Amino acid sequence: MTASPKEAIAERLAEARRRTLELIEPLSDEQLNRVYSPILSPLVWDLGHIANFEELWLVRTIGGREPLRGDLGRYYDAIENPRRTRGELPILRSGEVQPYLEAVRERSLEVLDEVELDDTEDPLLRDGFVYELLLAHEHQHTETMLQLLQMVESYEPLRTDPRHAREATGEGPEMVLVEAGSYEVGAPAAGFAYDNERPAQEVELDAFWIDRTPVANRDYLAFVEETGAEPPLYWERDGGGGWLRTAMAERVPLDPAHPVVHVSWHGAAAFARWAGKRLPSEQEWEAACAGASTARANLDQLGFGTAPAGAYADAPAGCGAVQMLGDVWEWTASDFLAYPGFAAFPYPEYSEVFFGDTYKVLRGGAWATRRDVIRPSFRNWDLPERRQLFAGIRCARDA
Ligand code: AVJ
Ligand code: FE
Repeated sequence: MTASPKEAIAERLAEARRRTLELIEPLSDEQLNRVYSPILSPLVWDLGHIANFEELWLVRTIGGREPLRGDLGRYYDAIENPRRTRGELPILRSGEVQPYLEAVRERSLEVLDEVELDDTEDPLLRDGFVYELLLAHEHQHTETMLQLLQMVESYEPLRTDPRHAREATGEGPEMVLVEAGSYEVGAPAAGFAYDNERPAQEVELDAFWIDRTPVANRDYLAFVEETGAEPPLYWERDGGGGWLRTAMAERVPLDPAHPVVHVSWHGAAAFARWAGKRLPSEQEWEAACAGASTARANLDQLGFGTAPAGAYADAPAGCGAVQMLGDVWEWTASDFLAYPGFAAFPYPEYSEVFFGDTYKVLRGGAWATRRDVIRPSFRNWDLPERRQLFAGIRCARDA
């Protein structure tokens, strides 16, 4: 028996929720409520925000229902409430937020039962757009939650996925060539994508070289030791000339073979200069990524870490680069700008309010990114000084 489209949506919503709850299952109420960092929300805020976003789109907008909790929604508005303020808000605490998640879900499934998904003129419903948006939103928040979990002492995941590559499988040149030419970048008009990926456009690129693998810890370490540059987040000297990785309060020797992660854009750009290279533009990055597969990549969270630089060599992009999708986000040289012909949809607060020269673009997703979120055209962004993202480096050079 094949599931109807609505049953398939309901199952995917349930799966997204199972993952969200699985990630927080090992935590105490105190850990869920606690503010760990001014640049990250307490986990209870993410949970309430996930529920409130679902209520806004699936229950109120699509279903025309009234909100369950009156005015509560204003505290879950990400634009109105910067992360550093979220610990102080009168939001639902652990124990209160879980019933709210469930009550909203019950109502959004009622609405799902009623809506017309076929033959509709409504762009929110056509091809199930609003449900794809909801899934992507919850998935993206689980990555943000994993950023916070890096700060939680002795966090023990319920379950890990042992299938993730642990070995670098192939040798290869340091850099691979991407030929000059005309490349299509961005998302096609059909199917789910965020507004900032559209419209797709042709770009003319000069030939360039791009690193075959993400930059490894050993290379970033040499740069830090030689220049005195700021180390990545969660690196600490061990007192004997070596370095430790301290995420989730582990104190383990830094693995030189793994991709460097938790670097800022400033660090990435300075490393590239030091290495005699530069960061790729986001258009170059996307052209190099063509042909890469999300199926064979370190994505979807349960590996709980990176694979060594050079792993997944059996699944390269067309140009020969490996690990362009998964493992670590890759900082690009590009500011987060609108593509020519951009139109905000379905709300300007997702992308449009962030356009300008303040934010830098990252590409490719990380081990902590759900598989369904990422595609070669997906654009992430953050401030250039930020290191809490699972962000690393892949350098380029003019050919
Ligand atoms: C695309 C990761 C920058 O976390 O601010 C979540 C994703 N937008 N809820 C963010 C997002 C609304 C967004 N980033
Ligand atoms: Fe959000």
